[in-house]
Amino acid sequence: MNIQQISSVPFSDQKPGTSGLRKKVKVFQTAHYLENFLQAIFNVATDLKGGILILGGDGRYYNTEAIQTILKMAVAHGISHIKVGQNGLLSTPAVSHLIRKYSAAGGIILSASHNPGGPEGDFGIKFNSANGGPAETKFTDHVYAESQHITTYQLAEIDNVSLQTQGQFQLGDTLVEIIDPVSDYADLMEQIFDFAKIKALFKSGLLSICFDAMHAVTGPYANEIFQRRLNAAVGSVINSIPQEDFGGGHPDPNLIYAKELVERLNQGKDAPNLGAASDGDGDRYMLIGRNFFVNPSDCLAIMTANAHLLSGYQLGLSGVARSLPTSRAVDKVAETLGIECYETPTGWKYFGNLLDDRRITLCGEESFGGGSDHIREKDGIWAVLFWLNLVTIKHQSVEEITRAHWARFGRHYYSRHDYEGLDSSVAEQLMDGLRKRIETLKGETFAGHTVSDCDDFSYTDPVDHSVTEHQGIRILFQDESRIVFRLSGTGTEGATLRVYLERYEADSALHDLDTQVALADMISIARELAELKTRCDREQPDIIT
Ligand code: G16
Repeated sequence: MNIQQISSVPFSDQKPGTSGLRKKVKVFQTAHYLENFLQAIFNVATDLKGGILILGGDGRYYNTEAIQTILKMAVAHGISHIKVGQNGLLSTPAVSHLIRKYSAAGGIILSASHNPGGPEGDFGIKFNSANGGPAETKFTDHVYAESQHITTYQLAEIDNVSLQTQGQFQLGDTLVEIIDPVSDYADLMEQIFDFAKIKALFKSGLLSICFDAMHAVTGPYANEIFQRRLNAAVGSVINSIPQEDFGGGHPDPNLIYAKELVERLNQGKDAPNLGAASDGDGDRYMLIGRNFFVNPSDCLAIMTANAHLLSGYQLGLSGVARSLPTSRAVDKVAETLGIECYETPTGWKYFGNLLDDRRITLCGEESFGGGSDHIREKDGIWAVLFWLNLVTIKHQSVEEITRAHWARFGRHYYSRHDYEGLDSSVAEQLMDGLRKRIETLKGETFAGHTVSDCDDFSYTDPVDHSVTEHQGIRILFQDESRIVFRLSGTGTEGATLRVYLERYEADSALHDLDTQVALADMISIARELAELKTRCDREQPDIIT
């Protein structure tokens, strides 16, 4: 088999962000752009040679073209066995599981997560390591450094292969296997959760679900797990056929983009009693009850408080972790349970060492992410099954479970305000302006709230002692309110400022306020501190979640 050496020149913009390299499809279609980045990965991930590679994506536009290129380059780099999802599909959690199950050297996931798809949309590449988790920063930094020195890349001279039929064939010294994307993952879920109990409740008619796959990768997984293995009613999974442009929608599971789901759950007593949606690549999730939204930070806290009731977690939790901007609802639970609660930078990769070292069992993020030690990625369908299992044990609705939790631990009113499409230098100046105030803010009082502490979050990994700095400005108030500012690491255009607002309320008589009303003080303090009006000329955020 002939291996071509193709000349190229480096691209200066191949630095991975919070979760892999994300760019417009058109950027990835630039001649040599994709190949250069892949060559940088193969140069750094030397264990791939002679090893197993898991390969798949969320089915967005350019997925199959990219897979053909990766296959040619992987063959050229001596990968011994490549497992590819049928039709090029694999969810991010499924890739994480397959890496671990088959002791693969790594996995390549093609996805820009919740970002829109189609020819004008976004595309992305993530590399997951042998533990099944997103590559650590030192790896992605190394890949970026390599990408700046690429002068040639290697490509095996082979024809495109069919991804449509399961089976295996040899390409030179490489065994290529087209696998069922769903079965291994569905089997894992069946080992963790009490499928018999959930199935019985679906059968009784007391439990019903609407799962919105948002025309993205989770459709086939949800059909198999909810409808086929758990016998949920036909039609329980909507928008279940993966499409290259996600049906023209935005595969971001929140109240704004999962509109059809929200409408179905708001139909009164005939509505399903549990609603959920997942994102492009199946790692994020949103959970709702009838006319009732549970924010992802509360989800993590509720899971932590109740995990011991589920057979899969009956031994209890070794500890929990949340990212910095995630609300501190879970901290209250951890304190009561007497377990450690770690605060990490944004990005699932920071949970990897804690999970591998068995310091934590559950972890989650405000950005609609939740997961456990069963894999090394956040996992949307796992989270929905956790809730279904909990509902079958408690015989309570989503709303009742959440309200009982607030009554016991207090409520953390929480919201994220996003200011999108900012000029990058203006956004950096805004963050610098906040950084300059860190030293003097402590002790200052705003609208009756006194600042107890303020810093630019820095994290020292307790396992490998690596230090990650400048992860967000954290302003803590004496009354347990909090504001966090940080810039998004997943966008593809300009900068997005994220402002995370939180207020703690112990009194259950005050647990029914509108979230934005409850946070009104924090919202205006944040606007004042960041000088949003003068610096960015923005009156209101673009997105409120
Ligand atoms: C990615 C990471 C998440 C992280 C999120 C934050 O999510 O995997 O761990 O919380 O980005 O995004 P940002 O930097 O924009 O706030 P995903 O689902 O996009 O891969």
